[in-house]
Amino acid sequence: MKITPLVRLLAGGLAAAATLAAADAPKPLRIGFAQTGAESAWRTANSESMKAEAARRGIDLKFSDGQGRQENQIRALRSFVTQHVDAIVLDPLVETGWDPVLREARRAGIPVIITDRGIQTADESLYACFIGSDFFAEGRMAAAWLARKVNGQGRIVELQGTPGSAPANDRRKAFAEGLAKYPGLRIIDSQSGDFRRTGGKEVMEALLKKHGRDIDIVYAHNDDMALGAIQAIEEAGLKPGRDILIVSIDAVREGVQAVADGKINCTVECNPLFGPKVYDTVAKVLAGEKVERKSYNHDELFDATNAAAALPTRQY
Ligand code: GYE
Repeated sequence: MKITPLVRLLAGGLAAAATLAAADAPKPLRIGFAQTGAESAWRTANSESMKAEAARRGIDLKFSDGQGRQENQIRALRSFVTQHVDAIVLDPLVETGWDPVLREARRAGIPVIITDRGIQTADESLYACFIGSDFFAEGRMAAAWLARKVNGQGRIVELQGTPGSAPANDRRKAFAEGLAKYPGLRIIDSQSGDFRRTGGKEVMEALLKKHGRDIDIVYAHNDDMALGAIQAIEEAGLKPGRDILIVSIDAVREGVQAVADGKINCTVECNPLFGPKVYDTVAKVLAGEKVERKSYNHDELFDATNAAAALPTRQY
């Protein structure tokens, strides 16, 4: 093309317009997200959902992996306050011990949204709202399914999640309550595998040594521990899903696959893909709009009747 004065004028005008647009463009939202760690497939899917959706929306996400330590998460929160982020999203490892740092965020005028796991606080106004799953409902669903399956009879060992975490506390309590009306269904032992596959395997090995063939059922607080327990059961020469029934929670792809393979008998879903919901909510909170105090995701249950059919469309 010949560079005529007209072309030059047009090009110059376009460049100027682009510069103006850049100056006018709203600054990207700066959000600090304090994640618990990377202990399970559920956690990986949750972090991925938060990161991918932030990228899609042009949000400047400051992601901190707490590596399974509350003090790391508290340090991350303090650093978000120092950086004056627009909002903080906290996925609290354990339920207690957050009030002092939440007060620091409030003093700095930074709203905090709690996701995934609930907290216990002396002052409910320290956080804007909660988004996650109803762990009580999950524990109840697991107990009801099991009681029906085994006609209210059996000796159970429980693989607990991280001690002090909301999902471990609530899934334990709700399951025990659900079993209360079945005196023939008893929890004979209960230990923590920290929501990790290696933890589930080690704890199951120890439990098999201790109780031998007295174990009829494993109730695992997540699929990763159930998958670890499956390894231990197979190495002990037993058939998971048949010699020992397995009830679990999360319904991550590998968990649902194990149900389809007959190694896990049932897994209750816990959906980790709530990045979009979290950022919608952050936007509302920052705009001063009213939001639901506690918003729970919808969860289902997978057993031999529906696992295989669900696999092709499973998103995590
Ligand atoms: O079930 C487990 C993860 O907090 C709901 O944490 C989450 C739990 C999930 O490690 O796999």
